[in-house]
Amino acid sequence: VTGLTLYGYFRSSAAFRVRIALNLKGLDYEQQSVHLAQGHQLRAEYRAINPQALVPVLVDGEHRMTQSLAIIEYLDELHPEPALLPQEPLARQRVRSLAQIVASDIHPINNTRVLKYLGSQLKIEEPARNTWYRHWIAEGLAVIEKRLIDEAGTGVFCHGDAPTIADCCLVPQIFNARRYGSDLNPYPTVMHIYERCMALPAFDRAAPLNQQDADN
Ligand SMILES: N[C@@H](CCC(=O)N[C@@H](CS)C(=O)NCC(=O)O)C(=O)O
Repeated sequence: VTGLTLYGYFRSSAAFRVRIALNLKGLDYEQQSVHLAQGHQLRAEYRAINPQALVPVLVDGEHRMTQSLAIIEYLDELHPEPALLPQEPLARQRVRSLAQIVASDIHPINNTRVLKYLGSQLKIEEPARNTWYRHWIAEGLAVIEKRLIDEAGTGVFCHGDAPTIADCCLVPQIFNARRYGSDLNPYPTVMHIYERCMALPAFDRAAPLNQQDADN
C-alpha cells in the first residue's frame, strides 16, 4: 500500500471533511499545508497539483484526486468499514442530500475566493461581507435543522447511529459559522449532533486547531 498525502489547510472546511473521513477509516496520512490566507493555492506549483486552485487534494500513490465528497466516497469504496454511507438507496440519497446542502449550497458561496471577490472587485466592506456569510449559513442550517427534526432517518448522528458523509460536512460548517459569529441557538438538533461528533477522537483530531499548520 502506498502512502496517502492530503493537501489542505487547517481552516479549510473542505479539507476538514476529508480529515474526518480518513480518521474514521483509521487511515494514516501525511499533510501538506497550502497557506490559503497567503494565497499559496494560486501559485503555479499548486495549480500544477490542482488546476482549480482549491484544497483539498488527496494523493494516493500515483493518483491525485480533488473534490472532498468525491474523495470521501473513494475512500469509502476502497475501505468499506466503517461505512460512511448507509446501504439502502433511499438512505444513501438522504445522507448525500444533507451533505450537499453544506457542500453544494452553503459553502461554495462563502468560500475565500468569493469573499475576496466581493471585497476587491465589488468593493463590499467587511461588515457586509460577514452579513452575507452568516446569511447563507443561517438559511442552510435552518433547513438542515428542520429536516433532522422531521425525518425518521435522523438518529444519534445525522443519519442513524454512526457518522456518515452528512456529519463529515456538517461539523466543519459549524466551525466556520462560529468563526464568523453566527447565532447557533436556533439549531439545537444540529448542535446536539455536532457535540456527539466532536466527542469522537476522529472528529476532534481533525479539528482546525489540532493541525500542525494552525497559526492562531
Ligand atoms: N467543492 C470543493 C471545495 C473546495 C474549496 O472551496 N476549498 C476551499 C477551502 S475550504 C479553498 O481552497 N479555497 C481557496 C480559495 O477560495 O481561494 C470540495 O469540496 O473539495
